[in-house]
Amino acid sequence: MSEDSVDHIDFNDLNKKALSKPLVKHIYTADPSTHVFNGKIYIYPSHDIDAGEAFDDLGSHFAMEDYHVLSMDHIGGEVVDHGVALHVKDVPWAEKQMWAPDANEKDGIYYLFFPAKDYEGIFRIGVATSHSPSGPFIPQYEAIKDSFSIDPAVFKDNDGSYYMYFGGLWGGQLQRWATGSFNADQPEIPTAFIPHDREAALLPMVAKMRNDLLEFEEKPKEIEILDENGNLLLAGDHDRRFFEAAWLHKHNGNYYFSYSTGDTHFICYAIGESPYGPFYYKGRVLTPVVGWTSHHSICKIGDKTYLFYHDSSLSKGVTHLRSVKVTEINYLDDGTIKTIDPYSG
Ligand code: FUB
Repeated sequence: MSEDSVDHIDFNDLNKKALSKPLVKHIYTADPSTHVFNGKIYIYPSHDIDAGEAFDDLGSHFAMEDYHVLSMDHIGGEVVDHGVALHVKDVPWAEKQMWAPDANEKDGIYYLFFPAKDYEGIFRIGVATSHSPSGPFIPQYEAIKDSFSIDPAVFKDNDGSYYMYFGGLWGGQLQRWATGSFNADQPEIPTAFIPHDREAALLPMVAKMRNDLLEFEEKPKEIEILDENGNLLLAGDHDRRFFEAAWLHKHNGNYYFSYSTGDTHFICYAIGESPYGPFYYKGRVLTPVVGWTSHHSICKIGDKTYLFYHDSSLSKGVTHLRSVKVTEINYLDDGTIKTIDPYSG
């Protein structure tokens, strides 16, 4: 795999067809996790920068250092950048690569959940807290015990329980934890320890959060994603198997687990009846965007549901310089999601 060439793309034409524009242009933003707190829309994105790291399949070029929180009163309204909410230099356990975060609220405290590499080069997931949804956030001294890999998404269920979904392949290191402890062999090979094509695909993880949302209440468990015959998706099923960017939302009482297929660039979803799954594969939410990664969140705002996503159109295709966008999601009567082509406007 190499960085996809964008030489053939006419960006003027693409931008005319794009369903939506970048929400902000003064900084690059990606991996948008969105919530409504106190009637206001808050977006917790990665803050993309060009740190001069060369592109590789471990994602070394994603060398982000801090987080900014964005907010708006309504979709289409003015987007406010609240400035630096947390910087890696203030996180005692973290050395680098502040990748896709999420946030949630409990009893008036706001929690920012974020992955970063520790000083041994291992991705862990940390928590930082604030009295304001826009931060600044104060990090815990240590990462969450038993956390690993990337892309935390914290879902609050109707009964007041919170669950963290997480995991990501290749540079996200999920495959290195297959035996329960970190396998540091062949560090430069992102596909080392990925199952063979005919074996079951690696699965994303879930853990219920402790009451204070600072630790897991239980050891993380795998989440099954099953095909139409009730079989686990295979590792060779690159168009459907989980890669990264977990998100959980509910619709009509069902649990929708959505995620990126990574190297095939789709956002897909699977439906289940419990926050632990199993989830049955149903289809695609979003077809590929410009740029290698695709990462999203799904948020109900008023009586509509929105997809927050990113692409690299503003940077004219630079993989690690992305911009957050938003468009509406529509459900069909059977509860399936109408697939969105981001350039069909
Ligand atoms: O932003 C860095 C990484 O790229 C995220 O953690 C992945 O989901 C992908 O979007």
